[in-house]
This record gives sequence, structure tokens and C-alpha cells, in this order.
Amino acid sequence: MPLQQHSNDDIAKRMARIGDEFAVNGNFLYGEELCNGHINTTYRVCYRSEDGREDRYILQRINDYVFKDPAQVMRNVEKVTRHISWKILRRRRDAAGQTLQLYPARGGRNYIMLPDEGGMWRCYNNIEGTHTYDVVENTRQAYQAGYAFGSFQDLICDMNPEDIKESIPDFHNTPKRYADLLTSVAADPLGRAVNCREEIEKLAAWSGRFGKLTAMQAKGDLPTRITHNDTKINNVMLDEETDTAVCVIDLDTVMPGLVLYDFGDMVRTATCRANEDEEDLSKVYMQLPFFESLAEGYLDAAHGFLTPTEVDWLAFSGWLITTEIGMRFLTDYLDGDKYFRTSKPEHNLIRARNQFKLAESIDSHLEQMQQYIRRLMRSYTKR
Ligand code: GN1
Ligand code: MG
Repeated sequence: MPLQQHSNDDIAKRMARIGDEFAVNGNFLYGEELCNGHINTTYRVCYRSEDGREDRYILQRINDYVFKDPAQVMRNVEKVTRHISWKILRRRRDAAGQTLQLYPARGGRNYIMLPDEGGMWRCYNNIEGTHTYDVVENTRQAYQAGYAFGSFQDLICDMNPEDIKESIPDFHNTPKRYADLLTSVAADPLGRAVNCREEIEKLAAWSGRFGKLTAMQAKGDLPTRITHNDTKINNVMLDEETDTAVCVIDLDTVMPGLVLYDFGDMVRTATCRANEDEEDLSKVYMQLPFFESLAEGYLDAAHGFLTPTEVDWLAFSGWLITTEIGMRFLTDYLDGDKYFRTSKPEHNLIRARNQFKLAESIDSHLEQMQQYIRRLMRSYTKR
């Protein structure tokens, strides 16, 4: 979601200065800030080449409070983007431009360090002819999101796991996230715990279920795979005209994980018509038809490689990840809003309450959700 175009002001000069560090073609025309992530800073810039062609690029600053080793993030991203491009281009030569590509920077790396501009910057192609949604509007979009991330997992499942390092350790380790919350409650540096007693109690009551997936993973009952780990609906680029999925973006958290974390985060963001900032909690609930389409899209792409145990926990993962992200918002609220970008007072508390409401709604549908998944799986074996 661009805010405002800049072509000749100080912001434009900064964007041009950063863009000129990369192998982009031509002269800077204009740029705009894209405001749909909580972590990195993102600009879309347009350059005109000598022959009059206008090309758009994405410039992004990697947040080094969140990603402690940004160079490692870039090594992961480079391997993943290359692997995907190689696979897609082998199938469809005309798909160039529809996968993420990094542009080299001055000096030969795929990033540049600009200490006076906040640190590390990188440059991607802008995937033209596509758009994203912050909330799902119809079941077709939910299907496409599921299909896109299922296909993504399929595309990267043959990468060498040794090649991809953890960019944020314990990213989806829910018991660890809960322990972090309890540490923040105990420290309570800003005296905010008093505002969220009810939420803290709620989590204590739910905490017996937080370790289900990590325990199964530790026992070897759930396979560790390379996964995306941030499968929000607005990380799927859909064709502007047909609304079919073109590619997924935001690869910074691609690392070893459970496919259930990816599916869970899709349930969190593609089955509710309200976004995570919605304050009117009466609008925050899961819609079963959206879940069904999401599951159908995901399984159409992924049913071939999932194990029966993975399939058994798909619905539960929606509840778990929604609760986990809510817990992370609450922890950041207590810590003083250092991690997630906020734009109003109590923003992280609002988000946490929203997520807990959604988690309760998902929880009340778990049996129906899992039944639907079982039915879908049976339909594949019959085909
Ligand atoms: C962050 O920046 P964004 O919106 O892509 C976060 C995700 C959360 C999400 C909640 C690296 O992602 O884990 O699910 O906010 N990313 C990181 O909206 O922490
Ligand atoms: Mg992200």
C-alpha cells in the first residue's frame, strides 16, 4: 500500500541515493514507501532508462534489531531465490520477472551497507501486474493463498537443509515464546502488565497445549522441513486481472521449521475478514468457508508430500500460531513496543486482543475444520 509518490524532495533524494548503489538501469524518476510490513522499511522506486523504458524496483532495509545477522539472512534469501528461479524457469521460460530476483550492489554483493541510512539495504525486482491483499475478500483469494504457499513449500522441499541457517532461532517455538512472555510480565518495565491481566490469565489457561507440536517434532513424529514461516496473506502476490497467485514474497524467515507453522499462519490471516489491527472484536472471527477454500488450495499443492501426522494437526496449527502471534504482540507491548512497528498507543495490546479473539473462534471450530481436511484427503486417494 503506497502512501505518497516522491520525485523531487528529500525523501526522493534518499531513495535515489540508495537505488543508485544497485545495478538498476537509468535515472531515478520517483519512489514511494510501501507500508505493509511491521519490521523492514520498504520503498518502490521507478527508473527510466535511456531508451525511455520505465522499470520499478523494491528497495528494502533489513531491520537488524529483529535480524541479528542480516548477512546470513541475505545468504539464505539468495539461495532460495536462485533455487526457485531455476526450477520455475526450467518449466516456463516466460516466467522471468514473476519470481523474486536480487540485484547486485556496488562492490559485488547482493546488499549494501549504508550506516547513515540505517544499515543494510537490498534491491529486488518489482513483480509487475500483481497486487496483494491485507485481508481476504472472497474464498477464491483464500484458495489462491493456500495454493501459493503449498507450491512454495513444494518448490523448496528439495533444497539442502544444511544450506539454510536459522535467521531467528526458535522463531515458532511456542513454549519458548510463552516463557519470553512470562519473563516480560515479571520484569514489567513500563508497568503495563496491569492493563492485560485478563490476557495473561487466558494464556496461562491455554498453556498446556503450547508444546504439542514441538514435542512431536523432538520425537521425530513431525518432519523438519524448509518452510516460509511468515505466510501472511499480504505476502502472496496475485495477478491484478485474474487474482491467481503469481509468487510469494518476504523470504527473510525461510528456514528449517514445520509445515504446520506455515499453514497455521495462513489460517490466522486468510480466514478472517478483519485484519490484526481491528479494534472492534465483534468483527474478528474465523469464517469456515474461507478455511475450507484455504485448505483446498493448500492441499491441492501439498497433499503429495505431507505425512499423515502433519495432516492430522493442520487445524490445530491455526489455533496455535494465532495464539503465538498474539503472545508476541503482548510481549512487545509489555517490553515497550520495540519489535513490531506501531502507529498508535496500545497498538500491540489491541493486536494481541484481536488475535486471542480469533484464536477462540478457531478453537470452537477445530473439529469441523479437521473433518473437512480428512474429507479432502480422502478425495485425493480416490482420484
Ligand atoms: C511480522 O513484517 P511482517 O508483517 O512481514 C513478523 C511475523 C508476524 C507478523 C504479524 C520477522 O511480519 O512473524 O507474524 O509481523 N515477522 C518477523 O503481522 O518477526
Ligand atoms: Mg515478514
